[in-house]
This record gives sequence, structure tokens and C-alpha cells, in this order.
Amino acid sequence: MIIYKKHSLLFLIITILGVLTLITPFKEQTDYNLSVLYFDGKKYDLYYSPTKLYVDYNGTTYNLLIDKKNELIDLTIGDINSDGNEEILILVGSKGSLYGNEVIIYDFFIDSNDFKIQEIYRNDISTVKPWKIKTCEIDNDDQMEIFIAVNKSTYYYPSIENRPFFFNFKNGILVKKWTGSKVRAPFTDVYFADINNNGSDEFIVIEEADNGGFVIAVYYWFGFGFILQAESLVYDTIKDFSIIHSDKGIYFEIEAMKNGKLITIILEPSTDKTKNGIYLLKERS
Ligand SMILES: [Ca+2]
Ligand SMILES: [Ca+2]
Ligand SMILES: [Ca+2]
Repeated sequence: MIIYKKHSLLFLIITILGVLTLITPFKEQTDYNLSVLYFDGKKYDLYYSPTKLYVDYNGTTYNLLIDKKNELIDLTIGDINSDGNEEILILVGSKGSLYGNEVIIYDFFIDSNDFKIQEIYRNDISTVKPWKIKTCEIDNDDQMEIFIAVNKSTYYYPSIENRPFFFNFKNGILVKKWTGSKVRAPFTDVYFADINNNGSDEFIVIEEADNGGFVIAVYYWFGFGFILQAESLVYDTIKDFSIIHSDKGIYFEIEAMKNGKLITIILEPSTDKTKNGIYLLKERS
């Protein structure tokens, strides 16, 4: 009888664990993020998860991720053809993959009061292993750039490393603007924001420091490449990075390991210089 009880207890624990494992991915599946898409000056809601991407227009759902074999790796929105409406750009890849296979661009329009989604571009870029896509405006010329982070080797740098690729969308295709083998050092993530409010986004890169650790480096576009404008001190690791827009300007909030401790730090531009003679992204005290 006791053995039976032990077995039923074990069975109960296994059942609970089983139910929990079933519940956990289900929770993630329904935990959509909300983004905003402008169309004819109006806002539409765009919902996404790794396996879902849809627009809710007047209560009707329009699915974009139709191919069930694929998952969403990353997405971005932006008016890449300068017509006043934002397009949706996505990277899709095989289920469970860190890298995308295809870049797909969708446009939206109203036809006889019907909301229509049109795929305007699709390209297999699996050979360069893309993992991040972002629209940005690096040269203030009314032609948005499309940034794609890829993971590949190059002729001069044969090791597999993250590389920054920039494109423009011209005549219905992605045209290379700048495809760097690297900026200054290997990077782990990138962001864009117009920190100095001059109409051009700065290229904000989390990169490896020379002697270990990581720095946040801010670059600006200058004609045919990027110039380093500011950098942070070196941190053991940078776990989280956010760009905060406030009345007093833009600053960064990071979660970083510093001297073995995980801390939240506010970084802001300053006129102090680092040992490299570069403006310091200073920790707010
Ligand atoms: Ca557009
Ligand atoms: Ca541009
Ligand atoms: Ca700027």
C-alpha cells in the first residue's frame, strides 16, 4: 500500500512537471509583443511571436507568417520607399534556428475599403546567416537604410564573425550601401538612435574590448564609412541595453557586470575623453 502511495506521489509529481512543461511554451506563444504601424497617417496594431505575425485591422486578422516551416527571427518597420507608409521587414528561418534564411518585405494598402497586404520583396540570404534587421536613417537623405547583422567570414577576415550590412530599397530590390567586415572590433549587438538630434541615426554597437570585456561604441556615418564618436568604459559583460528618450535628450540604460556585480547604469554623452581620445559615454552618478 505504501509502495502504491509512493508511486502515485511520483506519478503526481511527473504529471505536474509534465503539465508545467506544457503550460510554459503555451504561455510564451500567447505573449505577443505589440508594435505600431503607420498607414495613411493612421496606426495599426502589429502582433508577433516567433511563430505568429499578424495585423489586426478593424477586428479582422491578417496573417503574414503563412509558411508553417518558418519562424520569425527578427522584424522591423520603416518607410523604406519614402511613400509615407511604413513597410514591415522580417527575417524568417527554420524552427529553432538562430539565423534567418529569407528576408521578406510587406507593403499595405486599401483596395475598395479592403485592407490588403502585399509581399513586395523576398530573397534567400541564408548563406550569410542573418540574425538582426533594423531600419535606420544614417545619412539624413530621406532614403532609409536597412541594417542586417550577418554572421560570416570575409576574404580579409576569414573567421566567422558578426558583420554589419547596410542596404537601401531601390527599384524593388535591396541595394548594398555599405557591407563592412567589421567596424572596430567584433560585436554582439547593435542599435540605432539619433542621439545628437541632427537627423541622422548613430550606429550604437556593443563590441568586444581589446583586453576582454565589452564596450558600447557610438559611430556616425561619414560619406563612405563610420567614424567613432563616443565609447563607454569597459564592462565584464553587458546583459541588457535600452535607449531612453527623455525631454532632456537620449540616454542609455544598461545592465552590466562590473567588478563581478550586476548593476544598472545610466550612460550619457559627455565632453570627457577616454584614453583613446574619444568622447566618453559617462556613467550618471
Ligand atoms: Ca513606404
Ligand atoms: Ca539614408
Ligand atoms: Ca545623429
